[in-house]
Amino acid sequence: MKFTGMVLLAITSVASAQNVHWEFSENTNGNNVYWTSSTSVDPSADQYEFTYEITYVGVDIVFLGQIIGPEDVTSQIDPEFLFGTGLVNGPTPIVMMDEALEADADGDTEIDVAANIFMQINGKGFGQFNVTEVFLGDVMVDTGWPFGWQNVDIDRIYMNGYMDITPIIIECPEDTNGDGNVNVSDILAAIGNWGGSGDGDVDGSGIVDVSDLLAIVGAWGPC
Ligand SMILES: [Ca+2]
Ligand SMILES: [Ca+2]
Ligand SMILES: [Ca+2]
Repeated sequence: MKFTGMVLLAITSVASAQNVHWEFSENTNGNNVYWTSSTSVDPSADQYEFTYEITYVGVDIVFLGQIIGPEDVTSQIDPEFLFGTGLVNGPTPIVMMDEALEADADGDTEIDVAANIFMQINGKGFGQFNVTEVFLGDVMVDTGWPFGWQNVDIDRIYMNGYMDITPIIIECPEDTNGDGNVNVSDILAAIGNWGGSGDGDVDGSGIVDVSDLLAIVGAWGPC
């Protein structure tokens, strides 16, 4: 019984718009990367569910004047950096990731690779993946017989990944408890959470205040 009720609640209060899957495959030898998705999502949705993942990181190295690679280094990168997910209030822009990445792959206390990684759904609903302030240094690698360990320059870095975005339209935000009616129980919910965020913040401003109360009164009755 409880399960049925939850399903009904989901159907009456939330309608998901189309979800999108964007894939990117970029590389840089020091230049800035500015990738933009070819499609967009509704920039004015109430909420956005997002997942991003960098599924592959590779590097080219220069050894004896030859470019060798790309070498898959994905497993050497902190998974926390490679994957993220969340549910955030709209409208866009929604910043999913804004990190200064630094890696000391060979553990000699000098940074070998650094870059600023920025991922967002921009104000027009397009996905963006930016890689800026790229630094490619050198790294000790075991080149095998006959040269053994060598200090080599990193020439290029590759990153493949995707973003999954689901814009969510809440059909009747004034119905705080999702029972299909805007009535006194929704007023009480807003008053009970006065000054807070979340329940009762029907206009998504981040705080429950008089404008939310007015919205609830304005939407009085069945959704
Ligand atoms: Ca190093
Ligand atoms: Ca209600
Ligand atoms: Ca509010």
